Amino acid sequence: MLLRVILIGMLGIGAAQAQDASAKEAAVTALVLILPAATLKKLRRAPDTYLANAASLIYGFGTGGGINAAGIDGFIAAERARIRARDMMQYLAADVNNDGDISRDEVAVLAASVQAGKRGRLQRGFDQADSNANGLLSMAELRGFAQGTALTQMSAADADALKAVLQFDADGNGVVAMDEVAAGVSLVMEGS
Ligand SMILES: [Ca+2]
Ligand SMILES: [Ca+2]
Ligand SMILES: [Ca+2]
Repeated sequence: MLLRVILIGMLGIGAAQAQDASAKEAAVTALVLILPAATLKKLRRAPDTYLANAASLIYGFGTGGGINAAGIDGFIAAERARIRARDMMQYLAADVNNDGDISRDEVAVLAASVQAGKRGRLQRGFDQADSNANGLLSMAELRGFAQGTALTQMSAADADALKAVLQFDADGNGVVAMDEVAAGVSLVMEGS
């Protein structure tokens, strides 16, 4: 609670508090304490990139210039869906007889038309996805495989890192606005 009050004082309008060096120091300490270590590292290494990513998240998936927890969850779900769709599409494009299953022969036809590196990935992916090893990819197997990729490329840790942006909610209204992120980032950078 005290940390929240300090942050509100710092990030709010109070000019007198803003000039108070010890309050500022306390606010930096508070932020450093509540932000996950991975977020702090990323932020300190490339603050502009961190801000650009936060802006994409807030303006792309938030409303009215801010984002709440549900908005971030929506982004995570959409990103996983995008990865699944990309993964599935490459195999669906091999289903030349349109029977809904992708056979090893169908993948071989597709693989012949792509570069060597991608060919290997397609064939390795096929073996991995064909969980009952019958030489056919069913829709369920394909979805399971694509979900695995999605959960690797947008992992639980990645999701937590995205949710960490909520810690910049200085006024505690459940919505993180871009100016709150910018103020928090500059505080951390000044304190670094
Ligand atoms: Ca087929
Ligand atoms: Ca199978
Ligand atoms: Ca807020």
